[in-house]
Amino acid sequence: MGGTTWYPTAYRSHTLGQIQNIGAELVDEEVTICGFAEAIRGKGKICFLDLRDGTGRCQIFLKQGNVEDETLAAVQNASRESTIQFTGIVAQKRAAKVAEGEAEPDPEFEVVASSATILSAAETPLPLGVTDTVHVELDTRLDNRYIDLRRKHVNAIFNLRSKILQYGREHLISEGFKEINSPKIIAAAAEGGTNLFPMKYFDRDAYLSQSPQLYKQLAVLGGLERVFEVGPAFRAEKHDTYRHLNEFVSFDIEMSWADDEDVMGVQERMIQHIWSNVAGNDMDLIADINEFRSTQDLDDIEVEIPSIPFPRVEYSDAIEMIKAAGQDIVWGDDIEAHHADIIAEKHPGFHFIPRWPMSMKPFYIYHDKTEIAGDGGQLSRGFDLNYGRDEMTSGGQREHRTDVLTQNLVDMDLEPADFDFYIDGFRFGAPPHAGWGLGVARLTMVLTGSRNVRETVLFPRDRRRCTP
Ligand code: AMO
Repeated sequence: MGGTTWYPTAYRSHTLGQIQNIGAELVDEEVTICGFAEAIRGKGKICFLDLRDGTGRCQIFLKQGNVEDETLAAVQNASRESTIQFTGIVAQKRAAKVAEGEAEPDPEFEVVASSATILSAAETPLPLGVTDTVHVELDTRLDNRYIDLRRKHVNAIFNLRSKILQYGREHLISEGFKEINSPKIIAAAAEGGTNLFPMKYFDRDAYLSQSPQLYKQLAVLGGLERVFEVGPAFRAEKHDTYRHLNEFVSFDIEMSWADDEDVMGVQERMIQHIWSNVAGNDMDLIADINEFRSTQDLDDIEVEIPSIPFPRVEYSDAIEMIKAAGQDIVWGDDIEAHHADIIAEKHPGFHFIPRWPMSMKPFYIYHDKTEIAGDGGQLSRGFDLNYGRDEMTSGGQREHRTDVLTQNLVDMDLEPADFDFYIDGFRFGAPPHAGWGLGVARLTMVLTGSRNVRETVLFPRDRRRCTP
């Protein structure tokens, strides 16, 4: 919670996290707190209730005489997950006896209630248990995401996702990047025309944006020097895999006066910054995930700060590695997931795959006509970043020469006139530039040890799912 100021609100004077962390300062003080009733124990004259809010947990103690009889009965009969507001006095919990020679545990605090209000009673039964460790199908969890998110380890995943964005932004700003927002209603495809979601835009056709690509480039052509954007990207792909969605959040940069190697440097420094900050500040969230993993017989996840530079395995070398492992592949083919497994055996962590064939990269990637490889095929300045078998990022130096850019469009069977709004941006002086787009959900998968991208997206959108 370092650095956060929790101002009192209309409903509470303190958070439960504050009572946990600075309870010693609050002993004998009256507080008003709110939360979800996680567990309720005790009949007759007393009741113990485990209350949870988004910052922590606290035990509430109710006793006949301290609270009205009706209130005591109402709380005792409340259903799990009902939201309740309590007013009471903070007290140090009586410590459990420790065996001789054992260290005294840290003191814990509770609230001895003098009044309670049930804010909203939860219906029963709950669609899934909040503290249960029994396996629940992902579809059931996603159908009831608002309950699923109340589970400690799921909540931790989304807190960590927020940290990735926070530390990532923080790092880019420290390198002089400015945050931009590009339009999501667009008229021309940046990433190929086959996977566009069409929409009606008044009396003309438009699409949902697949990537901020063309607009982040126009921003640096406009002299913004270094820009980044965190925003949604839409792809009408018919994939049904653990790592593809039809809407995802892309973390993009674009940088003037730079080549592919320069932006790979930005990428690896940013990832190292994220990992070292999580290791320094957020291991409590990792512990929440590991606590759950241990109930599922899964190994603990660790936060190993990656050293930089990340290994670089040029595309041509990658093809040789895949061939050497007995696979049928030729220069110019895509590196599919089962090929990536072969590279991942040698490079299980982050590694770049630079220098792809131009024929496999989009028109905006720099076309290095002097660099010939394979069967006379021409190289590009495009790269991918993988973690093990999974692609996290793709990027590259961009084509800033208007004539080559126009030729690339023609070579890729695209209509240059559709891209006039973009190509015109290059006609009046264009800085050489480079950039990348990182899939936020995929990076969150790596950090949180998740096996499906849907685990790291609040309300995933795939072919079968458009609700909740
Ligand atoms: P690309 O299409 O490779 O590149 O996308 C960049 C990154 O976004 C993530 N990603 C996805 N995540 C979930 N579901 C999907 N369907 C999906 N598609 C892509 C991946 C991928 O590496 N304009 C370029 C980037 C650039 O050159 O700056 C682009 O969009 O992690």
